Amino acid sequence: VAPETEAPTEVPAATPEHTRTGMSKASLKQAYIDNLFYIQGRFREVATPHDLYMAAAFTVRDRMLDRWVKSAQVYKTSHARTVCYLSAEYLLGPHLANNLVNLGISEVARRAGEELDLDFEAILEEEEEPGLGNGGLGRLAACYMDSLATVQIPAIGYGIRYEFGIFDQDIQNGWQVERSDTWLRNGNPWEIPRPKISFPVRYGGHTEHSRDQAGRSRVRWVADMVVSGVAFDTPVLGYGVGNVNLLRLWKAEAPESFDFQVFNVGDYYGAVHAKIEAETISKVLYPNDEPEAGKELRLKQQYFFVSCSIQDMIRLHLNTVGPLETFHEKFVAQLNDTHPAIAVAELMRLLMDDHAMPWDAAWDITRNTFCYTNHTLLPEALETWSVALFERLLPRHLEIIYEINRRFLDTVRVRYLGDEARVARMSLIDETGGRRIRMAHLAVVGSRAVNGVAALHSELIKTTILKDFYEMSPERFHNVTNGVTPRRFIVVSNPRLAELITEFCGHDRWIRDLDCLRDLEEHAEDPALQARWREVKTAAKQDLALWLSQHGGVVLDPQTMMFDIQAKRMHEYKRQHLNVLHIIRVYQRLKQNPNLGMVPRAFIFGGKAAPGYYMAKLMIKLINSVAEVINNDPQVNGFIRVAFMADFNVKNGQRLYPAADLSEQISLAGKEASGTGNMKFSMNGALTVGTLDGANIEIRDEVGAENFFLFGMTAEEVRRKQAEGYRPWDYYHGDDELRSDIDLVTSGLFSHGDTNLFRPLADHLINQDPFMVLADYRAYLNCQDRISEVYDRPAEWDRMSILNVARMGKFSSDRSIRDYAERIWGIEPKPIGI
Ligand code: T68
Repeated sequence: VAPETEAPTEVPAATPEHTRTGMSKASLKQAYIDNLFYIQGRFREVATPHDLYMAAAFTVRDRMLDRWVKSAQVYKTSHARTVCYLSAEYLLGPHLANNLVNLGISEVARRAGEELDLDFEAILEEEEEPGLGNGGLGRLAACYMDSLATVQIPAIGYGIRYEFGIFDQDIQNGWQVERSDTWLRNGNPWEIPRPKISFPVRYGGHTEHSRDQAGRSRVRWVADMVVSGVAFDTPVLGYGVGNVNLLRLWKAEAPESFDFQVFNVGDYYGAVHAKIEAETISKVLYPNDEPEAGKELRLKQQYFFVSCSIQDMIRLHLNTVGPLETFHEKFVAQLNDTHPAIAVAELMRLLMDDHAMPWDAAWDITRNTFCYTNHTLLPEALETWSVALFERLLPRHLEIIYEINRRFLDTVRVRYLGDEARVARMSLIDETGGRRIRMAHLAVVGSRAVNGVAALHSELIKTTILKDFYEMSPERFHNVTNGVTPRRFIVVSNPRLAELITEFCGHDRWIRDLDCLRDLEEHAEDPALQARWREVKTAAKQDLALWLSQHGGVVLDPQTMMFDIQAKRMHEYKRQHLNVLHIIRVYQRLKQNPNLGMVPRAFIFGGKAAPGYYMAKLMIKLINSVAEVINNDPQVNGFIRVAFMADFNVKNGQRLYPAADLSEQISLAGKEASGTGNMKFSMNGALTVGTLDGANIEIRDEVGAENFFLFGMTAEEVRRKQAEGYRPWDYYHGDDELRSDIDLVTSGLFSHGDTNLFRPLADHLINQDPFMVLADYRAYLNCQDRISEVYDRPAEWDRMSILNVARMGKFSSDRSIRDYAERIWGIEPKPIGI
């Protein structure tokens, strides 16, 4: 079946369209057949589902490339100021559907697919998602790449091309079982390898200090290991614009000069070992959503991608603008948490050691290049590295950090005469216990601006972890509230809702300007809209129920049941166990009174636990164990069901958000920096049950307190209670229902008689309860009762749901990026026409 035989009838001779770029249905069909033939070497009859997907991916990628090349040309010739987003994680999710939407050809592609007799949904399903991140932080980076392109800001995302991303989660016998993520197994059509864009990255060895002929001090770093970072580029297209930005991920390889004969005479195994060691650096993503102490490979990864990225930026600058004195005018580099904070020392090193710049000039450039985003207040999540490890791996950087610290602490001493306690608190080196480098302090001292990710979080930064720094230079502290991209999280994942919104908010206007959702407000009471709104929600619930029944076997009734969903990483501070206690309370009430009239509910969970986080894994087991009992108890299972969706990732998230009636955002106030799932749910018409934490506060401010189910202590009340000495034991003994719920957990009912299995969880709650589950329990139950009452009044619920969507404009990541561009980066859009 040679494509030539079909072509003449399909592509009218007069069309100027091209099979490589044309957007018409005929061109898409022709291109698809072409790609299947010339890239996959297949004709339809023998093509596998994967071949069919690859042909679709290449067809779409071809249509991005002219825009990409044009963007690169314009950015280059106009010397456009450019944002470099430095992030160890990008949780991208599948590309195909998203790129179709951003190209504006979803519909025509679907019709082309139909005419070719292709199963469009099956092709989309075939894509393996690049899971190069753990959770919120990595997904934020992906949303920001989408928005940077959409608001037309020249940008490069730099990161690591992990061969194995976040593990796949299986549930076996109720427990999480991890499987390695082999996303590259069948090839990745979205990336273009750039073997000639590669940089050496060195580790270990020692430094040699000398003076040059002019008497200036020079330093030579004699390393003992070198690896090569090779660029893999993925185009990131904006929505409805010509701008395509670059996501450049680095893969570690043995250097080209790697030579068995010269370096390893006779030591064949030694030589191969060195190669393996090099490749190990980008092998696997660390699956913890907080740093794991002392992992040398993790520090190697951080330095690896940072060094490649800064070397690349210097190369680009020298190739276009010229003198390095203006580096910070060409580039601004945003540090996504402290993972890339070593960039501060690396830029100093390159400017001084490789480009002979004096300290003061280099520092001025460095300080004006970097900005730092903090994502956590949890003390255990603040990254530090032992000085000993640094000395072994990055001896030159340690010297530079010491010198930055010496100079910085001098300014502290001058400012706060005699306050040595403050000096110790602010030092880049923590001298209490083993000496450790405080990466957050390095990031702050080396940056022009520091920001938190939600209003409350940014305030708490100033009064807790970075208080001393805030007092010294308050003008450098900012807030940029997180956002999420409405392209992926409404248009791609919830097409029915997108279509309905479009009727009221103008064709695709709202997709680029989410504030346009406000046009829905005036129709919130309209019974006709409410009815259609409900249809859309029910259809999404049907899709999810079908999928869950096919994957795991739980049967949920989308018609009668409220879908109550908590989907996020498993963490004690996020309090999935508070949710479980509520389920157990409802279960007990139903057992005591089988005729209890209640709103039927499906409690749905999703989330991965860090493989070494025992409590989090036990929470998964508990959820599945409670599910087993409840789902099999005919006395209650007409009213409540519990489902744990295995392998919560971007793809599966896109199935959950549209189907939620209720979004659980129940972290202890002051612990969740922002949250972004809260935004995704609300944008899809879920109402939120939430604490005054992170961005929940701003969501509530936007949608109106009357359209948000608030419960629990404030961050201030939490602080006070903890200062007074929190005693969970008192709550346990003071509340019969609470005690009975916790006791049921350890009764053996959920563990086939084993009274020990969940004992660690229960004991921890009763005795420590660091996240104050017991203190918020009663308020949570009361709030849940209110929620059930309102759900029983559909018109009221639908009105609230419509208003939630209508008022979510603020939480588009386009707004976040504009905030960064205007208030932090000082950068203007550079529009590229189509
Ligand atoms: C999250 N952080 C915050 N960290 O918890 C969340 N950390 O509140 C916020 O909305 C989100 O960042 C975006 O700002 C994370 O997701 C990590 O994943 C992580 C990974 C490795 C090391 C430390």
